[in-house]
Amino acid sequence: MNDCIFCKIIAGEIPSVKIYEDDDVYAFMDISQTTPGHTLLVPKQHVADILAYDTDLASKVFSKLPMIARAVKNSDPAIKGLNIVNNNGEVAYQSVFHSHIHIIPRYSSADTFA
Ligand code: DGP
Repeated sequence: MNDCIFCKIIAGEIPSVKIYEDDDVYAFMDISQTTPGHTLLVPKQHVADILAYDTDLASKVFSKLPMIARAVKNSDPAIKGLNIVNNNGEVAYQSVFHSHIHIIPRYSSADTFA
């Protein structure tokens, strides 16, 4: 996908702060940090949203989610919990149409939620 910003990040054409990479997924810091450590997990395969996943892709992506979530959580003892968020479609506030899962650290229940 030539015009996809996340495909360009995966290809290294746009810089990112990489958290994890394997043959199937790429995880990196969200440019717009809802809280410090806000991470995105994306499949390397370009798919617009979760509705386009088949079972194989779902397994590739979601099997990595607990490991990456644990790494984010363990990166700072001040992180007390995480929100895992996935937006599908413009009306659901999806703005980048390469499927991605937000991993958002929570430091206190007083954190503002964006
Ligand atoms: P969503 O609204 O769910 O589609 O989230 C898209 C996220 O992608 C948003 O939190 C900001 C992030 N984002 C957009 N462009 C870039 C970029 O160039 N680099 C990084 N690291 N994140 C980006």
